[in-house]
Amino acid sequence: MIDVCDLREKAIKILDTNWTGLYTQPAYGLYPHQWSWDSAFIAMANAHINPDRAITELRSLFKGQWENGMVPHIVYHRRHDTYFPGPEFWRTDRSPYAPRDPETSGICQPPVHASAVLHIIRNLDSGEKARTFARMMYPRLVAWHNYLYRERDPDAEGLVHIVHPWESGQDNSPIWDSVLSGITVDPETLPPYQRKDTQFVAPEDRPEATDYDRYVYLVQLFYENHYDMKKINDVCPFQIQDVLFNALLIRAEMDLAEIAVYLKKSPTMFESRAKWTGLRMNEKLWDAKHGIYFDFDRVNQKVIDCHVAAGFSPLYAGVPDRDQALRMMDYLNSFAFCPVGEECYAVPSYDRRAPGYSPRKYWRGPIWMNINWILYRGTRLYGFDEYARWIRQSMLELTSRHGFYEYYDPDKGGGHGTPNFSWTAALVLDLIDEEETCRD
Ligand code: 9WN
Repeated sequence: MIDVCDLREKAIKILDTNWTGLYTQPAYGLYPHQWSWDSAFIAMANAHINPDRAITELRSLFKGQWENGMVPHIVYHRRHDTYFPGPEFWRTDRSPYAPRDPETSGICQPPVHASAVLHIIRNLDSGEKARTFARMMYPRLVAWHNYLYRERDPDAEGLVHIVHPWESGQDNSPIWDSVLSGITVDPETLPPYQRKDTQFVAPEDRPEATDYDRYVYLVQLFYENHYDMKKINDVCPFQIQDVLFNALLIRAEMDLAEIAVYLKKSPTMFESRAKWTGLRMNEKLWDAKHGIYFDFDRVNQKVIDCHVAAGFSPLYAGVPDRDQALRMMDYLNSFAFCPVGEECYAVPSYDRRAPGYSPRKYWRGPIWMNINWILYRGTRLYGFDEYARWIRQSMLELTSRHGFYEYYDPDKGGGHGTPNFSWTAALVLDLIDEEETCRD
């Protein structure tokens, strides 16, 4: 039996320890700065227990928002020498849009922020506080989503693209392999750099040196092109219409529409964009044969036939119809992704039968709590209640048995990567507070 209230206390303790006064570190040491989608997930949990902190978290993140609307993937409020790349590496002063204070990275991460803001508004007791917060965030969120549709969808297709694996939040996912392997990098021409991540966690679990060379190569390409997306869209070899990124955008557009209504503004633009992106996703990214959505490589004009758990994320955005959702469940609830009642633990990030599946290697197999939280919400939305209860229960069991790790082994269940990882604690806390009454 899980002591849910004890688990909740432990999750709160982690969020307290990682809180800096301005934002929550994803993890002490390994990830000391403010990360974009981490902050949104963390703010969702703080909405239940400490809404003022949730508001400060998002306000701090949006201090780093660029004038063109982009929300950067890292905001560097302070200097820390435990993480590469630091602020200087990005040379964002070459962009006319980047803020000088705080310093930031030059790329973005999935747009979960409108969803976090709506979550906070719903959880705030005082109507006045909620309205003030909504009024502050609304124009910022509009600018952020407009940036994505303007700069990341140059052919007005309704699907936005990412230009760096870090933008996906799933850094070394096998989705990127085919594209990255086509990028030849001469290490001699790269700016010198030194990784710091492998000082904190097992090097064999982290991305390879060749992955990092390509990450660095792309950053160099961006600053050499002054972060001008028009130029980058012409020259960048990595341009991918990613399923997870677009699914989260659709959900965020629907949530922004609700925020607009709450503020007595028109929701029409957000609603119609959400619908449009959903339609395009069904036309272009749906794979009826397997019952999953695939990413699309814009440069080589190719579907990326890679079976990752994020391929089921359109459930969270209400994109598939009933028949598609049933097809997806046949695949999701099978050996490949750990079916209900089998000897495995929650949904792995990659099909367990796929070549290169690894239960330990970062985004190439391990269980991540944010993906499971997204699939929990998605399957619940479609009324797959038994399945949704199973994911929820697995998330609680894994964390109560092993602690709040960055990711977990789907076959053996142990925790890996960094311990005391904030979004793991946050999303488990969100699940608990949505249902249980542990409050003192
Ligand atoms: C690069 C902070 C971030 C998460 C990403 C996760 C990892 C960074 C890294 O950590 O990425 O952004 O250095 O590995 O992949 O999803 O936001 O927790």
